[in-house]
Amino acid sequence: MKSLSPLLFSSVVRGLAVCALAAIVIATLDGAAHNVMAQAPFGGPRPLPEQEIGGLVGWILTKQSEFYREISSALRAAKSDGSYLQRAQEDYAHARKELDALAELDGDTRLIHPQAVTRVVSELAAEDAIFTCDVGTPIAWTARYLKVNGRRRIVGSFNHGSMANAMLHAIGAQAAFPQRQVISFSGDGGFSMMMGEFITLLQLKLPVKIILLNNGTLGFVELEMKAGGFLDTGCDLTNPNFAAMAQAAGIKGIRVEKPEYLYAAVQEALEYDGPVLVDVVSERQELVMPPVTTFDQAQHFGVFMLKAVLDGRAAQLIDLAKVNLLR
Ligand SMILES: Cc1ncc(C[n+]2csc(CCOP(=O)(O)OP(=O)(O)O)c2C)c(N)n1
Ligand SMILES: [Mg+2]
Repeated sequence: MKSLSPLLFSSVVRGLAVCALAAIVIATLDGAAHNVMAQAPFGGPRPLPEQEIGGLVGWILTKQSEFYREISSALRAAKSDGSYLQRAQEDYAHARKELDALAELDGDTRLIHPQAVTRVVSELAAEDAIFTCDVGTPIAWTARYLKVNGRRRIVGSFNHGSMANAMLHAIGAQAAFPQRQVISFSGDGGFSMMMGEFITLLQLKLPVKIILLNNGTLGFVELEMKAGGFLDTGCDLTNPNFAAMAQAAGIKGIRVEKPEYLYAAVQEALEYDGPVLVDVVSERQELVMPPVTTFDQAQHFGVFMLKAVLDGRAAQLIDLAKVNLLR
């Protein structure tokens, strides 16, 4: 470890130098050669000949690969005594314990926490199931509670961040892998947005299982507003009974309003030979806590709470405490 810091430092300095050069080349290629060359002491503006650009690019690529080689051998040396791995495993075990405690089926408060929904599905799903998750809070629950094993797959719109993806991904996954169990974790906002495609499951006979986290809100955006110190506005969803709607369309629908029915409902859905929609009425006030809470976030959340009280929404704060603290 001792020799790591100077090595890292020199590698980083070299990396920065390489990046600076890369920027010059990109600027040159981008037609900014004029500006670059105008500042050179040895000659006026002249476009770089192609061979020079090629040589420069080659040199940069060589330097870059040297840089990565050095950095990766330094990191390997740092990890070889096992202390890094051990620290990471301890951190994970600690986080896992806290997360699992939030995913209990809540017999006392009678609330359906989305964490518990995801955990139950994970327990009952096939070992090689394909899961899809909507952008919104379903991403957080699936990332935290689906157990992966090298054979399961999770498909989402993670970098793109486009809402309403889960059912559509599930349609594609099921069409591509007809023998595998495909489970969509849909938000009520996301599902409603692309609801027309629901009938595709029937038309193409795709046995996708939709677990609909029906929290009555565009939850993730509601949370963002609160974390920014704003009163949540325009997020409410006036939902139908989605299970009844599925039934009307000729697709099996199961509605879950109490925690004690969750396990049996998921089991029934996964065993059913055909598409199913499980409409789970889950907690609206569930907070997706980031791994580390910053002072700014806490301060803004305090401002939101103050505004909520002034706006006559104290009941919402009581719900928030019940859902997130009294467990
Ligand atoms: C096409 C599109 N529109 C809007 C957004 C912004 N957005 C991200 S998450 C979200 C709310 C998702 O609501 P829902 O599907 O009900 O999931 P929840 O967060 O409530 O679990 C919105 C509006 C987006 N990412 N993509
Ligand atoms: Mg929602």
